[in-house]
Amino acid sequence: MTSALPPYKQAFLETCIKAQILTFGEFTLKSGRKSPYFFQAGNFSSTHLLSAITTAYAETLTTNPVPEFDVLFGPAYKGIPLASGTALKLYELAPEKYAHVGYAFNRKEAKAHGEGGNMVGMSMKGKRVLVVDDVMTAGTAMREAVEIIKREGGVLVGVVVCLDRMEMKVLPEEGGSGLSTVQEIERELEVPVYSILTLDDLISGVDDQEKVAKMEEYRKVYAAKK
Ligand code: OMP
Repeated sequence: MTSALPPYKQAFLETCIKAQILTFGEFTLKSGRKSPYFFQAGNFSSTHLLSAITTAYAETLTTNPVPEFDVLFGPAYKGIPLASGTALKLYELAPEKYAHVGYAFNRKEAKAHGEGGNMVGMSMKGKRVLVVDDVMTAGTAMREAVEIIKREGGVLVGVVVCLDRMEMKVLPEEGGSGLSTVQEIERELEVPVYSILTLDDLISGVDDQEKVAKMEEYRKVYAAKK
C-alpha cells in the first residue's frame, strides 16, 4: 500500500486497525454527534499494544519542539496507563533528559482514608505539567484536566493526545469560531497540543475507499478548515 503518511504513523495506524482500536460503523460521541469512526484507546490492552502506543507518544514528544516539563499528567481513567507508560518509554529513550520527570493522575472519587485526597503520583505544585490523554473532540475532558492542574498548583505547558479528531466544538452556522477544538485550546491556554494522529492522517492512511469516503463526508461537516 502506498501512503502519504510517514512510516511510523502508517505503522501505528495499521496496528490500531488490526487491534480494533480504530473501528468503523456508526458511533454516538460524548458530544452527541454520530461518527462513522471511533478510536478506543482502552483497547490498548496487551503488552505489545501498550508498548506500541506509549512508544508513539514518546516519539511524538521527542521529535517535536515540546516545552520542558516535569510531570506527565494522565487524567482518570484512560490517561493513567498512557501517562505512566509514556514516562517509562521517555526514560528508556533518553534517561539523562527525563530522569527528573514524574507522572501523576487523579482519582475520580476522593479517598477519605489512608493517604486520602484525589491525586496520586508526583505533586504538580509549582511544576511544569504536560497532559497525556487519548482523544480530543470537543475538549470537555481536556478542560476538566486543566482545572485539576490549576487546583493542584501546576503550570500547564502542553498537551499530547493520540488522536485529534479536528472537530469544531460549535459549527460556524451555529455561531462557532471556525477553529477546531485543538486550535481553540492552543489559543485560549497558550500551550501547544501535539497528536500522534489526526483525522487527516486517518483519511490519508486508511486503505478502504468506502471508509475513507464516510470520514471525508464527516470531515466536511465537523472538521475545521486549516
Ligand atoms: P471530548 O471530551 O469531547 O474532547 O471527547 C474526548 C473523549 O471522548 C475521549 O476522552 C473519549 O472518552 C471519547 N471518545 C473516544 O474515546 N474516541 C473517539 O473517537 C471519540 C470520542 C468522543 O466521544 O468524542
